Amino acid sequence: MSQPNINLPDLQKVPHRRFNPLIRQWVVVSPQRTQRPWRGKVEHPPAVPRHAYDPDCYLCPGNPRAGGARNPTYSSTFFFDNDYPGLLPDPPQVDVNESELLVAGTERGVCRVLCFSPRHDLTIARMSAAELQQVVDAWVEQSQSLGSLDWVQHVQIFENRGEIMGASNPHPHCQIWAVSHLPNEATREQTSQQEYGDQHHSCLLCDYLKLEMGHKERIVCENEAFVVLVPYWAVWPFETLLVSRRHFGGMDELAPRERGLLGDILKRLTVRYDNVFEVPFPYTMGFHQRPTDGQQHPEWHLHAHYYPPLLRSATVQKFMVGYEMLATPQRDITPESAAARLREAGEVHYLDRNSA
Ligand code: H2U
Ligand code: ZN
Repeated sequence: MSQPNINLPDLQKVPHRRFNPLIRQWVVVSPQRTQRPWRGKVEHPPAVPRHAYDPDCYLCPGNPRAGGARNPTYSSTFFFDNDYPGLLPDPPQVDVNESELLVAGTERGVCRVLCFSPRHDLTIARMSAAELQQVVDAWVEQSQSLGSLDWVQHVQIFENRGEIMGASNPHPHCQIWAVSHLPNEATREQTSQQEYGDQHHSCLLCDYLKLEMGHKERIVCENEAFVVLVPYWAVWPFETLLVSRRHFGGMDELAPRERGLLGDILKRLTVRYDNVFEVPFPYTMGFHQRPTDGQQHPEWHLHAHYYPPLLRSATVQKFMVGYEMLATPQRDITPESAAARLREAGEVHYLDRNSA
């Protein structure tokens, strides 16, 4: 058995690199850089929508969408096929291979938009347990129905939140893409989980979670079914990983009680995010679940990644440029100090503090 060789006090001061075993890449950690002066781009904090209904919003109930369709007057969750889909279910066949250098092929896909709530002014952080359960139920249903199409290999659920992540609208919503080939990130995670399982006869994320529960310093919050932590190898300053305690691979395997607990942990985490800078915290998040290619995939462990782009205040955005684009991603504040900030942020939303 290998000896633990981490030296935490040093890792908080000394530049070093850390390994991400899920996608097999390194990240450079430079804690000594947090003192440097900042003269970069300053973002304006996003405004919080004040009205439950916005007549100009293309996701609000009863409103016309840009593509010409009109939304029903829905009262819980509501999904529709994206009016401007990135992929089509039945595109013309493509098959290009010139010297294995010019290679192109067909990609089929169904792209959907799922509204979390009829309320324009809500976010996951401010939804009730019952409302969140409806969102989780919709994710399960979408994963099942799209995943069961014979040509669909993978269902990706993701949420872009905030203008700086390119989200087109503050109305709470996510996107769901079901595609005919395993996407890049899922392929990388697939290979790592498979090979780790073959070598260790256990699950990569089960083993990782066990280690983190022992160390504690990167844990952000937890409930009976899920744990959120800043991964040892986090690239984005406040990146987190949400992992199920139980080993299972997909949304469709969530036990009824775990559906409620998934809503609960999402809320706890997003409240903490909003509280860090007292702004609606922007992020891209998404679930990684097993492929839907008809195989069992016992190596897969359901998890979600949160990638928020903010650096050290609500108005300073982190860009992946320079060395990070050309060489290796790099971070300044350590994962341990980011986890401490998120723990300190608390679970009463800053907008609810006066009424609490
Ligand atoms: P974001 O998750 O990045 O905000 O994107 C929302 C999606 O909504 C986007 O893919 C779609 C856009 O194509 N959309 C519609 O399908 N209909 C509309 O009327 C406007 C936006
Ligand atoms: Zn709206």
